[in-house]
Amino acid sequence: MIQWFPGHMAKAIRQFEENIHLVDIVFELVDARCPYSSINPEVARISQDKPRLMILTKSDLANPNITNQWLSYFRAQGYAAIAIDSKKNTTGKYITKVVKELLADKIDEAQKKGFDKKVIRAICVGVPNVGKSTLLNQIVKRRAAQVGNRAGVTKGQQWLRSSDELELLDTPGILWPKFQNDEIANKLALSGAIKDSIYHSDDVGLFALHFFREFNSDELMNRYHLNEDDMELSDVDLLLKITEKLGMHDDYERASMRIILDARKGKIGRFTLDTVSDLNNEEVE
Ligand SMILES: Nc1nc2c(ncn2[C@@H]2O[C@H](COP(=O)(O)OP(=O)(O)OP(=O)(O)O)[C@@H](O)[C@H]2O)c(=O)[nH]1
Ligand SMILES: [Mg+2]
Repeated sequence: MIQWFPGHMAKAIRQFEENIHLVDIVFELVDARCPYSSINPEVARISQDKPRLMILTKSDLANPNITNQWLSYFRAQGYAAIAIDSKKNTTGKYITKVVKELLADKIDEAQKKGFDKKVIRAICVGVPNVGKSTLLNQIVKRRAAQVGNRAGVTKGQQWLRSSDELELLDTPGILWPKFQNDEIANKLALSGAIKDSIYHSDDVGLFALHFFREFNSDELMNRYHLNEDDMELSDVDLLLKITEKLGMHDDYERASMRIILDARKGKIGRFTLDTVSDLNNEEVE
């Protein structure tokens, strides 16, 4: 079981609780590659009855059909839900439009009361590395918040202002204190939500291989020059084979890290680790 709950995360949860009354809407970011595993149950509790917008990030890296299934699932649960690719320059405008639609009544009300412009305040929350700061930079159209391709870049809260009457609060990523199970932890680690130094790369690498050989076998074979016979090997032997092919001798931990990084960059194809049908099966049990 992976455990990682640095002090700044406990503080982030406290600050979220303190600031919730200041905002009009909560942006709840989840990773489109594992939307279920990256939902933090604390967000619903703390948000209470504030409007929430569920944003599936990194949809460019996820399986598009499964992303659509997740959007339908969340909408059926009563969420406003959208999928985004923050690498696209149009994403900021899109979010602004969606938010104004969602809060149209509130904006009208403010105008009736004589305020000519209603400033909309939003707080952006989600697991580490899900793309909070990148999205906010897209909305404000400048690099106001620090971003980085590793978990735990944003350490404190920061208000950002867009020209479009939006005030946005960037927050550090939060994970709940103990991940429910190893599968969720593996999915979060593979997608990059957990700092790389605190999990065993071979556990996550084997988890990734097990997934890719079933769902992205052509991409896996191409990436590591594997043949059909290799694909008959056990997960462990397949990892050893890839280690050898990469010229890493018997350093299977290093090879595992390579597989993890390749997966995150989309080099083993687009993928989604959580499916709506897994969830439905779980509920039936
Ligand atoms: N492909 C892709 N990459 C993205 C997207 N959004 C963010 N990223 C990348 O994901 C990494 C993390 O982005 P950040 O915005 O720093 O994530 P964060 O949620 O603020 O992370 P913390 O501050 O560590 O909690 C960066 O390398 C971004 O370029 C997206 O929609 N698609
Ligand atoms: Mg950040």
